[in-house]
Amino acid sequence: MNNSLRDFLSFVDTVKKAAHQINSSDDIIYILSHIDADGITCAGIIAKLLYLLDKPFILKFTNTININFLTSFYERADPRNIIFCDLGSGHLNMISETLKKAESVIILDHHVPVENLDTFEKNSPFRLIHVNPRIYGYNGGYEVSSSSVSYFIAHVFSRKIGEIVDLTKYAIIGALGDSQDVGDKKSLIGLNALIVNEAKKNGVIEEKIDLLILGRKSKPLYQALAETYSPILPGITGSLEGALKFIANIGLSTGRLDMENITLEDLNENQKALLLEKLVERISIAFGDKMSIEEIKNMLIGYTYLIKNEEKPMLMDAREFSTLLNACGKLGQPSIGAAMLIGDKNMFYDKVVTLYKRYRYSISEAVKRARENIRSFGKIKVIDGDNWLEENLTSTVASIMSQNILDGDILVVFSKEINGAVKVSLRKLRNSKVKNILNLMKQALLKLGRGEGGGHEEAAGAYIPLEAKEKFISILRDIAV
Ligand SMILES: [Mn+2]
Repeated sequence: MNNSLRDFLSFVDTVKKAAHQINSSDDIIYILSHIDADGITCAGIIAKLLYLLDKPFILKFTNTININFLTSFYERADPRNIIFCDLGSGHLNMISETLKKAESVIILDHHVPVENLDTFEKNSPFRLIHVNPRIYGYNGGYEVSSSSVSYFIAHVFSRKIGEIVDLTKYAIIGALGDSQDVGDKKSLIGLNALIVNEAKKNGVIEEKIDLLILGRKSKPLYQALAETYSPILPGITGSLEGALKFIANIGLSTGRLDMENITLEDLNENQKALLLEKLVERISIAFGDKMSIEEIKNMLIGYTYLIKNEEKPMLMDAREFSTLLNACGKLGQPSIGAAMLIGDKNMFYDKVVTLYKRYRYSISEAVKRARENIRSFGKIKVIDGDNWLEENLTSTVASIMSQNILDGDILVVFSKEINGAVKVSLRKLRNSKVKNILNLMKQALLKLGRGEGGGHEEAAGAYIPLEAKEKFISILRDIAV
């Protein structure tokens, strides 16, 4: 079953089985979904599909699956048909133990599945349809997101229902939310690329190589630059004042003094080229000894996925769209994001933008403090958010900072205390020699004898006791590279 060749036809076979199961049910379908942008879009696509098929459904979000959550869900809802979105593959044992009376369970996921899948499928107390491209040889880390998996299901009905092809944009937003844009010039690859092609062919998405600054039409250029963290722009990121000066200095504002009204979208190709050149210059003065001009350019330009026929300024760029959904999840309001995908967009857009602004503010404050608090322990860089870093911001701060620390192997970020424990996020740094950060973290937790967590090759996170922080770092120092 686990062959290393990509077996597209068998994958499509399973997709069709899931589509058939959905189509043949008239009972309420429960959708249980993860809260990040990929989870929200995965659930949004399925919910929209069920709506178009006239099937009743209930949508519920959760950050993680555990036995308590599943048991209480089971007891309260007594569900017959359940679809898991962006979770479930790693918890098949728990799912089959708790949802005993269910008739059908469909899992749409791209995380690493449990071992001995065949046994689960054979002994399952319900009809189990497990749609995970990893089973068919795809790399779930960067070739396909859960939102893409759910689009494949919807696609089965696309000849009958014309509106379905429009859902390709949600699949793309989810894949970008999971940072799967790892192809040449930040393009999507693998099964995600098939969906991009379908979206382009049908005029849903326009793909073009451009500056990767978020907020191309939704905010003034100076603000968009000040809010750019990937990469951090020296003297500009985090400083509206610095961004204004930069634009004035490079001569972009001549003739149009109203900085509030110039957006990235307003610049012509020459002005964009000038902006790129000056940004590269600015970064290379600060980091030129560690990055080539080519590398710096590749951080600033790449494929952008523009959603056509979209007039809401923050929804036009698929990357920006995904940051909105991500903010909803981080602030515990994923259903508001989902409602914008499924229901009346005009009704929910403003609420989503409000959440995004709140989240953005918290992140920029946290990054500011993080930049002042980097400590080095050999190849390990530590940011201890002791009494200032909220648990729900820790992983985002770690991801942002990991792209901007140029020496060392591993970044470790601690949150502030939560009930005697701290959240710890680990990231591989840009030029790291570490291969698999998850394995490294697991080894460290084993040696520590406490704490638990998860993740993948590039990023991992766990909860450890507050008093174990120092010990954790020293263990990491011993076992890393
Ligand atoms: Mn995902």
